[in-house]
Amino acid sequence: MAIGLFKKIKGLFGMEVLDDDFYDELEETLILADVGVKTTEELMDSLHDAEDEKIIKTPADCKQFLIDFLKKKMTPSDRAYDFENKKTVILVVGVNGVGKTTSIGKLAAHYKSRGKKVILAAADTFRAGATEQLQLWADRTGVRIIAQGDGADPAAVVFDAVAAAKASGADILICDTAGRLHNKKNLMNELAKIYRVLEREYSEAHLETLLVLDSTTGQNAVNQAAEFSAVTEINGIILSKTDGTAKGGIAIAIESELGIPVKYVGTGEKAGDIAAFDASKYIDEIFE
Ligand SMILES: Nc1nc2c(ncn2[C@@H]2O[C@H](COP(=O)(O)OP(=O)(O)O)[C@@H](O)[C@H]2O)c(=O)[nH]1
Ligand SMILES: [Mg+2]
Repeated sequence: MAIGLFKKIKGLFGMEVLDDDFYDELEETLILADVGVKTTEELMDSLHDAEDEKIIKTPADCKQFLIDFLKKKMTPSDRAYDFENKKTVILVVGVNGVGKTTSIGKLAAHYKSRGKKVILAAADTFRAGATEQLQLWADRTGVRIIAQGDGADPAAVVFDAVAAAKASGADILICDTAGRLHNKKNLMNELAKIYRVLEREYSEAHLETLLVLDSTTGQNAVNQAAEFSAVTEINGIILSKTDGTAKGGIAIAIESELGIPVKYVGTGEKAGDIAAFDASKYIDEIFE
């Protein structure tokens, strides 16, 4: 991520006095870095309180305060990745173009390299060519794919994929979906139908719904997360395209405004370009 935008923040801590100039510059830097207005305001309020209570006296004191504040906000549950070691169905949702299919390909490689047996379900049957795109990833990563083709019923694809997962003893079944947020009712119906199939046919499997957000879209990504959360429970975020022009603060905005942990970050278009998100390391990198 373009953590560079935060560079200015390091200079601020060298300022002499804790005055309005310092606070104004800090606030502006955080907003420009996509931390989000709400979180930035909360942070500024906490800083003012800490100053009143004489916990911080200089800009230099603010640095550790900020690090602690952000780490507290972003501490993931220590069970955030438990699903990786269970029999799991991962449902990947998100609007068109954010990187769902690509992230699924990368996750397939990621889990496979950890010895997991992975199956893909091409349940984005709405977008022309989506099945072929997932097929390419299946070929590239040497993972089995269940597909019916464009226009098929997504829940029927998931049904077939569950049968295949059960028959072959797969560990992780990853389902692509069509991102039709502009048509909320359709999306809701489609997801509800898929959830019903999973509940009926594969209730022994853990269900993990991951939302893909394009990190380069700034506050739009936060809005998408809010909209998807209104439709279904989101267990985690895949933050894609962090190798692009993304500003580093977007991960903070998502976690603190929505309380949904960022679980993976995409760093490119190749199979190896995905990693679990290390919030603590990410915050250290902003300030180091
Ligand atoms: N640079 C970069 N490009 C990505 C990343 N993830 C996805 N993309 C690209 O974003 C575009 C849309 O991805 P796709 O998986 O088709 O999105 P979907 O419509 O949500 O399934 C493709 O050109 C991908 O190669 C990433 O982490 N980094
Ligand atoms: Mg796709």
